Amino acid sequence: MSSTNSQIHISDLHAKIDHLERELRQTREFLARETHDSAAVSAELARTRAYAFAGAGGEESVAAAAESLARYGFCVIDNVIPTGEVDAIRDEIVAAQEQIADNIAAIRALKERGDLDPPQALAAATAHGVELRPVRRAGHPPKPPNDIVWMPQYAQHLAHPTVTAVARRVLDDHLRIAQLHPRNIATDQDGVPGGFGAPQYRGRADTREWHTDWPHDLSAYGRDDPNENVGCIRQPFPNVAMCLVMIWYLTDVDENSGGTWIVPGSHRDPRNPRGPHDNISVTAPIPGDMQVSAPKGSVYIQDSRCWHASAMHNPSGRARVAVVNRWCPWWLSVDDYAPGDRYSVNTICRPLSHAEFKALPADLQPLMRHLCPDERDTLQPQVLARAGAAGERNQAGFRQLEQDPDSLAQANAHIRVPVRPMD
Ligand SMILES: O=C(O)CCC(=O)C(=O)O
Ligand SMILES: [Fe+2]
Repeated sequence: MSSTNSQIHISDLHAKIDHLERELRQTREFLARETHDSAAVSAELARTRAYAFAGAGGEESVAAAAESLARYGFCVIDNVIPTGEVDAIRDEIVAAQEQIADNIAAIRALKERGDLDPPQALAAATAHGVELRPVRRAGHPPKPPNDIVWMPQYAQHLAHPTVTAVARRVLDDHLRIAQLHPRNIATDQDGVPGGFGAPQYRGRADTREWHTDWPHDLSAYGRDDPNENVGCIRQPFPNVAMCLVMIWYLTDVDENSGGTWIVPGSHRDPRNPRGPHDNISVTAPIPGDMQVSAPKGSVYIQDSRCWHASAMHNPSGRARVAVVNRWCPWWLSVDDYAPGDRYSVNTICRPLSHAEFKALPADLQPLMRHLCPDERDTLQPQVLARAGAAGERNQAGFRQLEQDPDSLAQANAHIRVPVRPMD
């Protein structure tokens, strides 16, 4: 009896602590907002990791992660890849990066010799042992295969149920992975400091490379070149999450080892680091910026509108290994533009042969089916079910018109549509 009592007592105390901690966090955030102290909000967020949720946390993690995405513009799902498998996948990604680079170098060499001019490009590539695939869109040149073909172990985890549930909740039921590639951050080597990007810019903790991501990448990969411009939403961005950027960390990350830089809340700011009229330097720190920390095997998920940057310093003594993917709903125009053939740059919707598509894990196939020209890419059951229900509702109205037209005058009398004040 007394042990049951003390158990109840202890669980009450835990609940009270949870409640007080939440209240403390909310009060600190409120205070920071009232005093416009975004640096305090971010410092608190970085310290508590209130943006992180358990990979095995089921529906609770999904709801909390979606809330974090709406509020801060990002979240982390911890330990999505089981710890015991992460190092083997890290090695796979390091090897994949080399294979991808070698293949692209071979494609470039063939192209320079004129061997990839249409219509013989695919035959010439095959004859030279180079990997090149036809794309779905007629008239667009072939591309290197999707990077996933070099990552079979990683592919087993990409459609993780918590990760896909977060994406479905935020974007829509039918999802497409539109880009996927390694994004590693160098370690110190031969006197060159570690960090992301060109060696001459690396090494300082007080430099950044701020940007937002496609379809909110203002310079649209190709700037004013019609063959390379992938499109960008006009500023100020509408308040809609259109793309989730996922960064799968295969090494531990923090402020000394390649944690992604982020400005919490920036997904709702009308300005942009690359905005021609916004007076922001893309290479300077921004008050309130912070770096994500996460154990290896975790996934950082970010609204593409968030201001963020790869770390240009990495004093940890080891490379950061990661894979980036960009997920979007079925309704986004993911592969209509940039018909150019600069193979090294065009990471958009790299295609899959039918055999490569069929070899993907069953839960990943729906997310990548649009990449395989041999597959008919129909809408997925949840989207069809919605349309089925709407169609039924429509028919019901016309049945009412046929069967009881006099009832229509008052049938919608309970509906009131307010004209809402502007935001
Ligand atoms: O490397 C990182 O942490 C950020 C990657 C990134 O910004 C991107 O791939 O769009
Ligand atoms: Fe980015």
